[in-house]
Amino acid sequence: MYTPVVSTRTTVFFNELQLDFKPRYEWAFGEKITHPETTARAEAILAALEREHQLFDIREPLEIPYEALRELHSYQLLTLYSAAEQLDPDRDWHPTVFPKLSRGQGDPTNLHHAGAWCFDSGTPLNASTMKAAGWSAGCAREAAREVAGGSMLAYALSRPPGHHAEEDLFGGYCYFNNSAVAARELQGEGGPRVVVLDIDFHHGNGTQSIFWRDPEILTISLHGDPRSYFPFFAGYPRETGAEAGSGYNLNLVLETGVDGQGYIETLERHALSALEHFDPDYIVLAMGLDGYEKDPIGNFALATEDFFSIGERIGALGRPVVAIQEGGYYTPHLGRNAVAALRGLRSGLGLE
Ligand code: OKP
Ligand code: ZN
Repeated sequence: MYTPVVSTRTTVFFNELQLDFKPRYEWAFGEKITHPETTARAEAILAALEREHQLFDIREPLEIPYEALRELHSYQLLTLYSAAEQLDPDRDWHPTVFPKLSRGQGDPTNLHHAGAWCFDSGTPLNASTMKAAGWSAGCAREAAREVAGGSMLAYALSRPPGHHAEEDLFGGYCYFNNSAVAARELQGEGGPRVVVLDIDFHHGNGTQSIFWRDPEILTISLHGDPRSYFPFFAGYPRETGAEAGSGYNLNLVLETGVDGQGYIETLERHALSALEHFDPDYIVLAMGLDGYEKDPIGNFALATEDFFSIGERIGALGRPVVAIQEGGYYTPHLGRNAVAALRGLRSGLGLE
């Protein structure tokens, strides 16, 4: 006899103000290119989720309190973003001098010093950065609260992304580390143990650095080889954490062009086995979709169905999942890829 399954809708967090931030261009390997991290990305995902409204319930997050951002990020970094709010609305500010030796010792109210808190040439500041990145982090915080409250799955349509942002550094299109915000929120006063599993094509250097010494948050990132791909200076397997957090950071490098089968093999054999051994109370999934075969920045060969399978295997671990949107730059298929990953998670978790 056929038993109909009562479908639980998945809560999605998004705020329209995230669309006010429109970086115009970046310097990519010496070339000025139109910025890949567009508002169209979020709009494409939103449209695809709206088409599946029987499965997804889209809500606005509460505004993230300043203190929640300060738990992870430095006062100077926040001050710098506030300074950028005074820019002319049609102006993007690109840091031009990166003073390694005086890092953190510049004046964060002087935008000419912005390079002291920035590590690449692709991440401009403008008058909307603070608000949009703040709402993006707010989505992550709300999704975490939803899951801490008993839901098995929630999704933050975070944009701009977050996993490259460190405590006092922005870069890689990232300003606040949304996935770290979610992990910290779940962790609360200590107790719950969290795995941040990062499936974005790029290494999650920001998340790695934030939890570098933390044994209660295991960070796992699967990514393209950092010798050839951003962020170049981090993501190597020898980076395993320090002090009490030693052994609680896992970097898995995949070969260029890896397909779904190869990806899932590494995911299961190395990432998910380490995850299960750690036995977390929650999973934060840094859900980058730039491993897609048509992605203009990533170089894996994942198909839409692979995102379903990846989600399904993660969901099948039976732990509550906070999914945070990270990268994914092939806008025409971004919506369907996000839906595939989320439906995979739902299926694995037995929600549909
Ligand atoms: C952000 B996320 C290619 C140059 C590389 C930085 C890539 C940042 C990716 N245009 N620029 O998706 O991990
Ligand atoms: Zn990426």
